[in-house]
Amino acid sequence: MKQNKPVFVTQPTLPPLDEFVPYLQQIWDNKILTNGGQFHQQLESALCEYLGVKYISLFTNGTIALVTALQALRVSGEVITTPYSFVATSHSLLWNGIKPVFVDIDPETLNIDPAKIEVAITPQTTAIMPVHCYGHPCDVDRIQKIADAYGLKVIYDAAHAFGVQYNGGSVLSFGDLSVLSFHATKVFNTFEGGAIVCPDAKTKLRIDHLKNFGFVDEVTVVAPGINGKMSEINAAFGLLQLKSIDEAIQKRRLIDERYRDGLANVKGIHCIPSAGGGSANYSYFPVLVGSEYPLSRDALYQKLRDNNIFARRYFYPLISNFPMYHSLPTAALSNLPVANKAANEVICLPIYTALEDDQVDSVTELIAKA
Ligand code: T4K
Repeated sequence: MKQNKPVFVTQPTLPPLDEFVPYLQQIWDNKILTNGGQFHQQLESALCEYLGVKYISLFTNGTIALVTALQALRVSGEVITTPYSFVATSHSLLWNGIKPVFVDIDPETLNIDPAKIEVAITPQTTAIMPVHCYGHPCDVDRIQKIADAYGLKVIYDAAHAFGVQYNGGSVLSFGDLSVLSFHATKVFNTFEGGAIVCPDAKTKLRIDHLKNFGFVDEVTVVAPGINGKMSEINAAFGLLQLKSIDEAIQKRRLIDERYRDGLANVKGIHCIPSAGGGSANYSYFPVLVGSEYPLSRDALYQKLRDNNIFARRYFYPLISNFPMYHSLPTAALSNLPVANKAANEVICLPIYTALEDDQVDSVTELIAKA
């Protein structure tokens, strides 16, 4: 059945407009538009409480937050990371003059494979930057053991991992820092936005200085910081969003379940298992299109598009295959067979709160009838 309305891979959850008006009124009354105003402070506190983390520093977007996280810990030299992510992960290294060292991923979780990290460590390695891809937690315990053994920092790109739990606590509490994205396409969004989660007040202070040009007070600049501050409009929208976040995640869980039921018997379609135990956020619904499926991944992608269903191939092309990374020794296909295979097989199906059951069914029917 061809969809009348286009169905995108995601769509932001928008609260009723009239509920946002009082926030705007306050901004207009106060005339404080940015630079750590009242909504900025309220959102930081509200997020610490909701996420169950100690300290958070809001940012204008996740990419600037990643760049700043590396600076906050004075990371340099080489950083071990995954090629299977959005380009911002590796770009944040290049922006800091750091050499990315790509390590292959686990075929089941599509997260960095901890078994392959140690051989990639050199005297220049200072940190590991894994990604909780699609919001599925990395093997944080194993990664920490390696980091401790070699004296490395761990910065998680947790852009997809808003609200995700691991062993009863926030997954964002692992490693030295975790970086979130609040982009419009994310589970929790502030139009554009991001944050760094950190474990102590001293680190938060350094991060807060770095996101404000390095200013400590009116006349003191301690580092070549950037402008990474979140505005009051974005922070206010975040506060409003937070009120309905549990319902939003619950709605996504039902869509996730419906896809899994609908696709369970389709030969050649493999649904990536999500973190169990009610701890996932269902931010994406990735499937791998294997050789037993009658169509290639790209033919299925096109078939969906022809039917007004705009699924996306996150994460294809692989970061290591982009021109600015391609010549790195660790970008070689022989070093990254699992990641290359996943990038060539993956499709993320639409998942968002306004998606209706019959739209989910028409996606699964189209896939099943190929
Ligand atoms: N690390 C990871 C692992 C990430 O995935 C990301 C971002 C980052 C770091 C960096 O965080 P930020 O600096 O972005 O905060 C999108 C997003 O722009 C990007 O935030 C996200 N990851 C990435 C996975 O996806 P595009 O270029 O694919 O987005 P776009 O504009 O094609 O949007 C996808 C679909 O979403 C559209 O077809 C329609 C829908 N959409 C999009 C927007 C922007 C809407 O319905 N409304 C909207 O406002 O990158």
